[in-house]
Amino acid sequence: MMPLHPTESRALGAYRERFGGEPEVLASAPGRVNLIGEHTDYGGGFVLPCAVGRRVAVAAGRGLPDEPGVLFSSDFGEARPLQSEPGADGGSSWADYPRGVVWALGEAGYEAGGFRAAFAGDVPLGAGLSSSAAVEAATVLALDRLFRLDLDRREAALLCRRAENGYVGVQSGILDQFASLMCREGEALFVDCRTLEARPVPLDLDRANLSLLVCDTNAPRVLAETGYNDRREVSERAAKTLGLAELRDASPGDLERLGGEELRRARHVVTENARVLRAVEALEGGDFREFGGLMYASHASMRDDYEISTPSHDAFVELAREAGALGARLTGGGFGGCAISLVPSENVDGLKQATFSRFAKLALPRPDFYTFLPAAGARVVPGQPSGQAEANGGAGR
Ligand code: GAF
Repeated sequence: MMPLHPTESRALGAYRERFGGEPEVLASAPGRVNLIGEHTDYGGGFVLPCAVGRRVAVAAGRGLPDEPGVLFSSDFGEARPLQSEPGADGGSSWADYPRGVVWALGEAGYEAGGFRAAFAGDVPLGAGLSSSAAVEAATVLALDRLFRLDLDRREAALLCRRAENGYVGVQSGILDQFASLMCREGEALFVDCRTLEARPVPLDLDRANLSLLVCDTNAPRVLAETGYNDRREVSERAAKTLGLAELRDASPGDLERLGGEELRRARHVVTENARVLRAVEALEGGDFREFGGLMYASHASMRDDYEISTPSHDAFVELAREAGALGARLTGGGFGGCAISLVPSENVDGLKQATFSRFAKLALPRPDFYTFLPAAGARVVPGQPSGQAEANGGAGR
């Protein structure tokens, strides 16, 4: 059997302990960082994420006939019923994500029966590394295998987004779920969020002696949901003002027809889409310096035009520049969460130390750091009783 990720081992152990038997399927899915292309997905634009080495795993089996479904989290040490209304656990709950996937499958006409599932994860929660998309992606793969639904990965990603939008109630785009399901080890993934066409982009950081340093700012994410929805609304309104279905189709010249907030939001989206295209070219040509410059420009655009960065993000980006990073920027939805930097490996420790001391001086929350290499996307673990697929081979195809 191939080596298990620590979260897969824990999910397996938790299933055995909780339900007293072997699961029929073991699946897992990663968190992600978005390298560039922020708040472009819901306007049909471009994104460039890669998966990270932190995952959420689920071990699942069909259980006994007529037994109500059970969801167990080994991280929280709690069991939740599968059948429940959103928010029934009192506020938002991890269990709403797998429930949402079951709901979305039902809405799309797929029949998933009752099941028992044990979850284990190590994606930092609430950091903007897409722990919720990882739960959804692992769940949809497990259910695909368990109930032989024969989903392809794009369909699976769309179902996960439907779970998030229609059940959990967050109006996110397709970026996170798509990245979790489709990314591959050692590569970034260029995604056209309108057509869902995607192609791998080389990201051999080791060879370039570069590290992807992720700074979880631990800035409070108080405005995360309302701020996100507001940005989405204004950018959709800007598209409407221009007579376009999606901002993806706006040209720089179109911006002259906008003013105020609509102009600022649309300018970010239009320039960000262009930056993603240039970033892909840069990486394909092995030009990390050009790529890094685009990251800095992306951050400035998010800070000044989209207005989603915090003092912690801005301080980290400036410190990264001082430490010789090729690029740095906020990643994810903003209003808190993580920033990333592409930094020569020998400068990583210096940048961390400089950040700790500057943040302390500025009375900003103490950050956490991770270094990631582009990791594998979601998988059903081969060798489990019903898991014959390889990584990225299928939710079916
Ligand atoms: C969040 C959302 F979930 C994504 O869909 C995307 O819009 C991102 O913010 C910003 O790029 O992660």
